[in-house]
Amino acid sequence: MTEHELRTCLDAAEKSPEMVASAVTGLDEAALGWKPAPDKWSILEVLAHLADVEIVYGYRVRQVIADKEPVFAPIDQEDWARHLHYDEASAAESVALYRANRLANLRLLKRVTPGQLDRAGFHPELKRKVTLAEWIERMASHGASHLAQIERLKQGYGEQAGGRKGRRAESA
Ligand code: NI
Repeated sequence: MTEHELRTCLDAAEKSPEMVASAVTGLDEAALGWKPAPDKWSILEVLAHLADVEIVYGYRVRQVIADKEPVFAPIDQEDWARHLHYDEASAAESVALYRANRLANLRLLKRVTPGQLDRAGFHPELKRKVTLAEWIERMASHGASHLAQIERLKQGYGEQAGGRKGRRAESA
């Protein structure tokens, strides 16, 4: 990872919380809680996931920067969503936590030197080492991929709400 790539990743990571916040501004409970299928996440669950994964990233980058031979604890994101009650989370709180933890993590990452980017920890699920540079790349893209998911969910909710209204009009 070059200095320029590092800067680009950190910039993308910094913009994400505001983009997510503005994507969900004004959505009511029905829109936030709508799921395209029982086994798919709602926007509310995506927001809680973003908030929680930022805690995970925060711990993992701290391990890589500071620990001698770090090993990352695996997580199952579906188990976290279910057992940690993502469907009952507060959207506003999730967005605020995502923003606060992301900015705190970036404060640390902005002080990273090029020599630290190759520091790594063992990832038991991937069965290989993952470097600090890779975690920074993941942080840069994670929010964007879930933002696209949020936009798809908004569109899906809008289409089914419109379809319902259409059907009511027909039967009237
Ligand atoms: Ni994710």
